[in-house]
Amino acid sequence: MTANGAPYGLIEDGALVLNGDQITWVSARKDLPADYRDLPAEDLGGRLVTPGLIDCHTHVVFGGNRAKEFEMRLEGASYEEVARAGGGIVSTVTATRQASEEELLVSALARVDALIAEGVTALEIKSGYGLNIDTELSMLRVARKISEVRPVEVRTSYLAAHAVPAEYKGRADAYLDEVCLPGLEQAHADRLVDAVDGFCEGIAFSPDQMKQVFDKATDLGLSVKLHAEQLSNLGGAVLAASYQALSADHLEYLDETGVKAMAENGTVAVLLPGAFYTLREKQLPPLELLRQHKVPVALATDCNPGSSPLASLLLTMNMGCTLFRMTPEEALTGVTCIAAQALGFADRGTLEAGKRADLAVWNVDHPAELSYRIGFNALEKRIFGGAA
Ligand code: DI6
Ligand code: FE
Repeated sequence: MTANGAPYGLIEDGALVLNGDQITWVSARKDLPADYRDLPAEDLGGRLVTPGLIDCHTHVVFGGNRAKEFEMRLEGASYEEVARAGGGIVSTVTATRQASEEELLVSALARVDALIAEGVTALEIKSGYGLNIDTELSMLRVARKISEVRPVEVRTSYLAAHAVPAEYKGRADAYLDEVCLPGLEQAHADRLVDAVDGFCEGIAFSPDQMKQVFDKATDLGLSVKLHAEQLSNLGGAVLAASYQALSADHLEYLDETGVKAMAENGTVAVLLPGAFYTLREKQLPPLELLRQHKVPVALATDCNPGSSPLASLLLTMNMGCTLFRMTPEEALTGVTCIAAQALGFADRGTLEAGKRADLAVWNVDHPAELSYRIGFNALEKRIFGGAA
């Protein structure tokens, strides 16, 4: 898979040359330069090679789980009703505050290992279940730790603007002033933050409140992104785009004004079919409008305990196709080069000379098979920074 213009950028009978953690050459094997012919080589048996997969939106660090709430929703309660009844995000906050960093790490690693087993070589991890400064920092430290104990790259996002915790109920502005904004300064000073995120929604924060968070991020030189238009249209995508956000995510209720703003500002659309599926949402994200306006579309698991307890990027690709009518080619670019763009990576996401040697080798005949199968992992092997 490369950027050669063929469907999927596919090269038949290709060859790759790796040097350390870099790709130094990739093309058809018959064109392999003489200099490279005597290097030690590995025959991959004609298998498909793709870039390592990138999960650009996850909340894999959290305490407890929400199976009870799953039962409530099956009995008819909506996601918003559960949240307003003190369940939802706030109940995960209680469990996360009670967990030690070691416990958070162990439970997160089980989810990260499931992603790695499917060829993921980079993922984004958000805070947002601490909602006090100490626990937000703990979550981010655990996220950073994951890349030390596993061969995977992690990008962190500060998401204290995820929900208003019980102790600030009805006082969202005070929460922002006393916790969210000072916590961001501290997390940034501790080098724990790569980007700043928020949940712009009736049950969370308004566009005006998000603006304050984004202004602080901008002051600190940090990129922003936003959970926008997931349950209603508050104009979050327009707001995020006006800050040149890396991405706006979810987007079921996005309208054309939002799509245009994203197109003009290079903001990636991150679609999250796991949440759409879990919440039995009926409103489809406006895929055709995104295509018309050439907004790049990424796909991610949104792995979280409430709206998307999904730790499979391959199943996410299948859902992107079956639920959202993406093509299998869009699904694959959505978890490789466009996911890389959504995280601000310039050095990975395609197979090209000069990119990092993060590869996934698959037991499939054609790339469409990656999206076509349900609950089947065709990964043969994964290479991270040139090492198997
Ligand atoms: N939207 C989501 O889908 C997740 N966060 C968000 O802002 C849900 C998080 C949860 O329910 O725990
Ligand atoms: Fe999310």
